[in-house]
Amino acid sequence: KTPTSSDSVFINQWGFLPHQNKLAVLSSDTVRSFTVTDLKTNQAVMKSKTELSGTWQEAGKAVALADISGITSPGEYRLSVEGASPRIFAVRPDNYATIHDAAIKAFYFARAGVALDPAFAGKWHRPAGHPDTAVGVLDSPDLPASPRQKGWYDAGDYNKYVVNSGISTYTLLRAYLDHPDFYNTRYWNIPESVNERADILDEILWNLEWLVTMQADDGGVYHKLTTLDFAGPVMPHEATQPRYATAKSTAATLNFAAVMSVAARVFEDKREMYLDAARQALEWARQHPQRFYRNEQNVHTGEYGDTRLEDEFRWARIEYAISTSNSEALRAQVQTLPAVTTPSWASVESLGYLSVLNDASALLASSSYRKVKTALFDYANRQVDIMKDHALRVPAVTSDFVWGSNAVMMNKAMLLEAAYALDKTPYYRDASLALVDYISGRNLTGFSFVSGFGSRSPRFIHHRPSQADNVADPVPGWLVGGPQNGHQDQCKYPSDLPAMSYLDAWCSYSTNEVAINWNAPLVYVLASISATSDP
Ligand code: G3I
Ligand code: 9MR
Repeated sequence: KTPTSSDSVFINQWGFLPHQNKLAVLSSDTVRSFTVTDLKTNQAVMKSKTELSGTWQEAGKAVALADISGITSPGEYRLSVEGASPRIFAVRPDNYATIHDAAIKAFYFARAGVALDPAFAGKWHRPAGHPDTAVGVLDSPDLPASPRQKGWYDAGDYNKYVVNSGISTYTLLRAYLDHPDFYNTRYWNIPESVNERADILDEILWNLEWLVTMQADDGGVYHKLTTLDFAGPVMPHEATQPRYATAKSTAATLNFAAVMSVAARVFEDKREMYLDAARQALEWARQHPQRFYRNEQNVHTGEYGDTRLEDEFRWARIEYAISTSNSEALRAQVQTLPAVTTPSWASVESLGYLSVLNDASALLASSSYRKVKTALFDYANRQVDIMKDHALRVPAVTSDFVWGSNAVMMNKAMLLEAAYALDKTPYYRDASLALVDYISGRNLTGFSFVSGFGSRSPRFIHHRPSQADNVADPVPGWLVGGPQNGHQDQCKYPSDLPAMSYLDAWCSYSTNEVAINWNAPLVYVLASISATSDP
């Protein structure tokens, strides 16, 4: 077959670390020759041939790989594959830290109840919206409306959902707990950057201050703070429908208990308050183990409904036991241990395992500790095996392509980073970097999936401020949901295949929205890589 010049080369668009594996992919079933040219000297520094690696079923395409791992000197290069347009790529030590800062800064852009000043938000400055100074309880009109201020907007919408907020907050707390040195010397220009605390802790506090307001007097936690219907694509201060706290739910209450327990370990001065909140939440959940949340009849916003709560119970109990140094209770939780699964808003027990491994080695007998460690290694080894067999050498499987698939990839990478931290098996880091490569361009859509980063990144994200602000560029640093073929919105997709069904359009909330629980593992992974990779 003659190669056609329209063939594309897909490659990490953010740049590589000097000593990471470097692969470019081509959707092609013929072997091609390729050349890498150093742009500074204009000399060819590598000449080789692509290797056929089979068909990527989820994308329906035959794939060839150009292995350019041999390029290790920092610089800019041109990759010219026979029959395809050339691509520029960079090699940089400390490559991911800038993107990390943008990914965490996205949480500042998501702050509810405050104006974003041009000094911090640049051209994305905006007036304050959603003060939430007096929010009543939907189903209990007799209860007084209370302040439920601050917090992060969940996503492209303006509501605040406890369940999703829980996993996001935990993941950021985890990032800090695992990499305090990195965070104690890093600033990304938020209003609190001038104070003594690490910026990430100030960002987390913004949300915790809201979260504590969602607990009712009886210890239960309202599932969400929401309007009855989603707002249109308007700026926060223009989205003025009334907001309510909805019914309490067991899932929200347990997520809350877990996060408050972890926060008690991090914020010494608030320890007693957070532990108290967690204890009351756990007690409420014990008494109401099956208050599954369903949208009230007149509520049409995100449901975050979950009816399997063993994982939430386990996670909350693990975190509370760690924070109260209760070895006995902790041992009970790890006695019977389900396999490690990729974390998501609906599946959280692996978060508890991360806490056990990183925060509780002193509380457990070594045999119990080892059991948790083995569970994580089993998971990590499985990902490595998947990677080795994959046409793109990425640990991705069909079932990863759900709403928020890019976050599935980042949550996998987070667990791989955690495994790597415990046992420096290079494959774990390779697999996590392969996933970073995937979201930054080593996929077959042509996109880097983080707004503002890469030669081609999403422009029309399902994010109300980006859609409404009259600024051409979207708010930067957001990871979009990513390819999946559920087609839950009304857009016309370029493909029905899971890994190709992605659309950079406002209408595509099922592939092009952004969300705090998707950015959080991106933050974790980029922090972990930046904090621990050799220059
Ligand atoms: O539970 C089923 C499972 O049994 C089945 O095997 C699987 C097959 O696809 O689907 C599972 O349900 C999925 C559910 O998430 C749980 O993962 C649904 O298909 C899927 O449509 C649903 O997507 C959620 C979406 O809201 C719609 O409810 C996303 O996970 C969730 O991230 C997203 O969150 C929204 C909020 O509601 C509102 N704010 C924005 C945010 C991001 O888009
Ligand atoms: O904009 C909403 C987005 O944030 C949600 O994730 C999504 C699914 O719950 O729903 C979006 O809102 C859409 C609504 O569900 C149906 N009408 C069109 C709305 C988007 O413009």
